[in-house]
Amino acid sequence: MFQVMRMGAVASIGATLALASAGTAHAVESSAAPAICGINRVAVYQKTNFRGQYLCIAGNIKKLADFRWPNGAKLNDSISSIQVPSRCWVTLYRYKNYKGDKSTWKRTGNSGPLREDRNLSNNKVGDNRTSSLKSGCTFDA
Ligand SMILES: [Ca+2]
Repeated sequence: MFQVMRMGAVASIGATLALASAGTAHAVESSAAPAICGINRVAVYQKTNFRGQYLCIAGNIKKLADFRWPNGAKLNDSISSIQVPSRCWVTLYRYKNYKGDKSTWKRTGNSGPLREDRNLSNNKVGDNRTSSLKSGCTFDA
């Protein structure tokens, strides 16, 4: 089971940046990127540094080759950075059907910055190599 959705990005980016700049003089260097997909979706990006096309994902996708970025570009072997909100996790796999080298990011607790990785090239799964993924979030009832 999976969902791939694109959410209203502009409003949430503006709101988060306003909060960051009011909070600390070092907001630009130290703060996490905004939670573009909200509190219960993992964001995957086409380019490093959270740029290019993005998708908000909940659940598993066993074959990314069956999907595309919103602009129609191929999604398979095309993920370069990710963001994981609080209490969520994601595992990226090199091959379809959850096989091959993998990397996992997990954020426990409900405070603090996003768990994020702006460049997958130094991770086991690698840059532009993801072909399947699993993700989830856990929340108190
Ligand atoms: Ca990395």
